Amino acid sequence: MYDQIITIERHIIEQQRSYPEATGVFSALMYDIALAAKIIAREILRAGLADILGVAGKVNIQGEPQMKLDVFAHETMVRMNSFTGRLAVMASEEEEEIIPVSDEYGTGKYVLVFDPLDGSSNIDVAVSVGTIFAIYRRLSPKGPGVLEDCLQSGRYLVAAGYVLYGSSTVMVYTAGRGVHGFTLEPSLGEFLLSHPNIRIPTRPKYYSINQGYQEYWSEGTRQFTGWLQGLDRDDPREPLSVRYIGSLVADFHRNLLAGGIFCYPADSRKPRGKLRLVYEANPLAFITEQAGGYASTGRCNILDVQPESLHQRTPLFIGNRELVERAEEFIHSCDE
Ligand code: AHM
Ligand code: MG
Repeated sequence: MYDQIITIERHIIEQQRSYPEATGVFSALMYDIALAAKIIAREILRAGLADILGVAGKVNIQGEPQMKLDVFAHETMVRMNSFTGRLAVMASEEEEEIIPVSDEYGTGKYVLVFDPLDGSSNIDVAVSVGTIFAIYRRLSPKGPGVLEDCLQSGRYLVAAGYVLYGSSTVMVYTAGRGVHGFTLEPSLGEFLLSHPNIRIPTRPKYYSINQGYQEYWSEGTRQFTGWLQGLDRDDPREPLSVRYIGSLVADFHRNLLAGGIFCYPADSRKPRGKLRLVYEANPLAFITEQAGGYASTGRCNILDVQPESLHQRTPLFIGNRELVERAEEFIHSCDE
């Protein structure tokens, strides 16, 4: 029975074997991220207890006062990856500028970008949140990494993944050879392979969009959503169910496993959308493509967009390919 149990470490090592030139640095980096995720997961579980147990007034393991969870998640990712010698530079949604790594142990060839705790406003109401991460190879030749290392288009991603802190803690990643999901076994403290080779189901079930903002949408988004609801008289279809948690990782994960589309369009209040290209859209786009789906700005493939700044926003349509392509068609014909 136990030979059926595949820990994330074993899985990463086995994947590494299929790359004869691999040095093990990438595998170690993935394991560093998994460890950071476990630390963040543990803290999130106790989040609702902070007031009644007085956790907020306590000091943490480093002897510092407890911080807000998104700051804690950010600090954890930075701390777990600063001194490994595996990275050239990092960037986080929680920090304005790039994050240099200590060169005490030398700098490495990889670049790590992440959203440490996406949807953190949901924590107060005990709703799922997530961490999103992506790994590139550095462009700069050596020494401390530079901004340009972090501003690569999604086409150059080496790996991407997310951790969903939900009813269970799940880590999903791709290194360009399929998408694999692991569930945290809390008593062992190990991520165990639970979702090998995830493929987005061909028959979609859900669409996810903040319908409350309808009055700000473009005509293309409006008509596309009507089509998803089966309201297009010229092209009727079975309506999809709507699901919207308002926590990107949770919405994305559900649609990846069940089939469907998640949309955060540009609208009259947010002409560039809300979500971040570098920390949110690109990693999830890479995962989607690896799972047989597609991600678009509504006009072009997310992975082809050259980021111009770290915190750049983008509209996002992501999920089953035929749905996302349909969104592009509506936007193209109605919004030009
Ligand atoms: P955040 O990075 O400030 O946490 O915001 C991102 C979140 C996503 O998780 C979610 O998809 C989106 O914001 C929801 O936004 P809205 O409330 O406008 O629908
Ligand atoms: Mg975010």
